[in-house]
Amino acid sequence: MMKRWTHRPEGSTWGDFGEDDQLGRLNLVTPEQVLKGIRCVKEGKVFSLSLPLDLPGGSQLNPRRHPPRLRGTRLNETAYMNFPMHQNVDGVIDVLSDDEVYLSLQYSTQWDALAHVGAFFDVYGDGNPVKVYYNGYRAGTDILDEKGGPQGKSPENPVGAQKLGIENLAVNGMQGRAVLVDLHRIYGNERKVVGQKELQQAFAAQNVTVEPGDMLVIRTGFAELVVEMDGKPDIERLSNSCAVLDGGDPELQQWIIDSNIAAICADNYAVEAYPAVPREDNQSALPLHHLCLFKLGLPLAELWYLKDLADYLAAHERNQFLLTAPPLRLPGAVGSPVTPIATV
Ligand code: UVW
Repeated sequence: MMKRWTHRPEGSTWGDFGEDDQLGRLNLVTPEQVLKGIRCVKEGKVFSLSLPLDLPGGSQLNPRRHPPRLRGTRLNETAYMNFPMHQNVDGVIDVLSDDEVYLSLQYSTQWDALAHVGAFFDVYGDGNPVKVYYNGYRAGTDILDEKGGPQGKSPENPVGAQKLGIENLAVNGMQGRAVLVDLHRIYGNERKVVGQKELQQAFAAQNVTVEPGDMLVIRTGFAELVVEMDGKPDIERLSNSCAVLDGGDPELQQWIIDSNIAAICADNYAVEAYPAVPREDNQSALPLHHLCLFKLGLPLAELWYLKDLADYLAAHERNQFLLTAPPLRLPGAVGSPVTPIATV
């Protein structure tokens, strides 16, 4: 069989974890790394890092994504909400509610799967860029779109990631040591584009040490503003508030490559400034997504709610904790809601 690629993107990990690897940097979350996370548990106190999944509210933050719509499951046009079971079984007293949801998978607190962002890349060095994702998996063959036909995960699901889907993260478990840096404690709600210099300053000010295999968690305060807005997001204000990473900063990119972190989880929209800070040589609209998802196989997470955890960690002069954050095991999905749990 023909190899998916003979040329890999500069600075990428393609092939480093195996020709057919679908986990990327998550390979660095070894059993020892999970034990390191468990050793961070001192009190057994638990924090949920999820927003209510109907926030931010509306579709202004991303017009393609919509809040969840719940309804009762249907049988012959009957909605099974408060359904009296005696209609089906004589004499019984039970009342049944059973629902379904229409959900944009990346609407609220979420993980991006590695199939979320790919790029046109010249995988054979023959001058013909093709649409590929991490480790050279192909659009159209491995990641199916609406034109993909009925060969998807099931006849009901012709669209989707046959490779690099979110189920890979679910099976992995997404559990290990995480390290929180609190940019909100430094910048408050000020809009601040944070590059490598500012990130390292924050690490130094907060005694943050990041080791290979750690998941880096970044609080900016954005999700707290979302909560304050109570389902009616003021996009103008959100776009001009809180810290955000300068995803195209070459020094920040080099640090992400060298540090061997396994994931980046933030409480904001997109982790990085979007639109990106303009740079002459920048070929990507989402340079951090390009580096992390496409080149390194490093999952990104967005819109996590970090206030309570961050306050606790600051009060206890700590920044490490056990993170447990499996997404839905939904075959073929390229993103997923998640209810991340921090244990301290
Ligand atoms: C953007 O759409 C900008 O980011 P994401 O898809 O990761 O939320």
